[in-house]
Amino acid sequence: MSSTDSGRLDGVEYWPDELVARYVAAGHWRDETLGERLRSWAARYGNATAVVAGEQRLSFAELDRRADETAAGLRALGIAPGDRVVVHLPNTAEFVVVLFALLRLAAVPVLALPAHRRTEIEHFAALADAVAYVIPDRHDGFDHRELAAQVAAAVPSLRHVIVAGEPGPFTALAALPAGDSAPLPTVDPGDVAVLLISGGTTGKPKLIPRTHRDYAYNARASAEVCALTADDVYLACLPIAHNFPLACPGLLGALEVGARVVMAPVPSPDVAFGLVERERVTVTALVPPLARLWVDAAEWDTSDRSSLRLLQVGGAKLDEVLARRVRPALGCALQQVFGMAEGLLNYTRLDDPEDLVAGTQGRPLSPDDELRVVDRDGADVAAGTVGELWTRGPYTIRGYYRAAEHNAGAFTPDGFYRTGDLVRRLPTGHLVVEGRVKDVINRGGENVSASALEENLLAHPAIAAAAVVGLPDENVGEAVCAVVVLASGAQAPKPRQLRAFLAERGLARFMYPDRLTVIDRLPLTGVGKIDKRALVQRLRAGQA
Ligand code: OOB
Repeated sequence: MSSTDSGRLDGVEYWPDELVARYVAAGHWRDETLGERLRSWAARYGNATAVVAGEQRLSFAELDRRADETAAGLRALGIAPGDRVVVHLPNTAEFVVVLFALLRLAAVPVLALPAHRRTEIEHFAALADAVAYVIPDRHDGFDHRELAAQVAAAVPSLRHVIVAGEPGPFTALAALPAGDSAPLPTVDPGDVAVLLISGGTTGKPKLIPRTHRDYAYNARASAEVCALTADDVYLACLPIAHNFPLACPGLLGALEVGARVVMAPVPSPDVAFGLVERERVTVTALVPPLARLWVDAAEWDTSDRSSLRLLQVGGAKLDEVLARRVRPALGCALQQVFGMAEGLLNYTRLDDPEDLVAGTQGRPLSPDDELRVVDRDGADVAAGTVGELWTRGPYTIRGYYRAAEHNAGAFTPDGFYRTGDLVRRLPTGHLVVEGRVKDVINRGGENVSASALEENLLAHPAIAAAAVVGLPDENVGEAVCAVVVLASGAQAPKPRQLRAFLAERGLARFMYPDRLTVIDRLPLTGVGKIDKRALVQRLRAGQA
């Protein structure tokens, strides 16, 4: 048994009582669970369309009913309150049904990204002692049943593999036992609702426990900041298991206000633009590399995108030049989102002046988000100076799941999460992200900020994408390696020309790359951010 009698999971740091009282009193935390939210949406929005996926269209009422049926079926299989279940589904209607079924059962979904493979899935399943694993039959040319067989053999706690589609040797989601109509368990709003995956590109991914009331607040307040209404149509382009399209405001925020969610099977403009036109999409969310593809494609694509009103971009720093191209190219407003699965969300506001929208990563969502910008010793830096961002608040976790040792370093004794992000805070409260603490390359004693060099490289007309990493070097300790993707038809700048270009931009000599590698495409993480860890591995193996 790993869940306690009260429904509280072991290995979770909950908020202290005085903060619980404060967040409840402020109205952020309500007496609501995500499973019950679907009940009230169904009562309120009934036959309106909630989810569109391929040819499937589910109304709020149908979604509510299917969540109940699936919950009963999963319970009949033996899945009980507090059990962890790894959900590894792409952007489909089944994802939504399974998510709400588990939430209603008080079982805890571990939300893996479609791109995750054996190493990650085994790690999540073993760490969480998962009892079940939910997969598609095939996705993106990959047979998930083969992966599931390997995972099931390696993780003794796994009792069930449940397949959306052809089940092979496993249980079909469409053929769960009928179950009974016994009442569903009572769920406490302070219990863990989902385990998200941390986005960090160093070390093994962590599991992030988000409770019903903090996650409901996250989605509701985000929907408000985006002024979402029942007239909106949200396109889920990014993998729906990721916090951004799931709850910022994403799926949960859209459903909260009665808006419709359209699932994109892939985020590329050739598919997504068709969905925008067909479904009259009004809002979507992208990571910067995808935003660049969309903006470029909009130059020649003739589909009707006039319904789009808001493009959210986040997950990594958005280049200011690209930010300023969004409205002219796509005809919609831009919103920058600097968020993290651990909690804190910063948004540029819909009525912010153009310069803040293009040049900052937004300001905190909640009046009760507490932010500190600190130096290496944990002392607050002077206003406007770059430092590490620490945060605490009504939807920021107090610790990773089952990670006491790691938590001791990742959180302060008074509960601030050390984000590892370097930021500068403007008088308006808006943050400018200046890189990661660990993304500073020590070149012969000089600190080279990878993101600062990347920004300057991107300003070069021949360079479409850039990533700067440090590699061990006998002479300077860590050499500065710039890996770039050329703009279409462009020639790689000669090292001498590039140095002259950087000098012209006023960059210090020690910031010049020691090595410039041209590559066809940069490796990406499961959600589509540049994957520096994979890049370093490739460079070290001499493959890039
Ligand atoms: C989002 O969440 P994660 O957990 O995948 O990654 C969080 C990290 C942040 O700590 C930061 O290093 C980076 O991704 N990041 C940004 C950024 N947004 C996230 N860095 C610069 N500029 C931005 N706008 O990535 C995430 C979660 C919810 C909403 C949006 C993004």
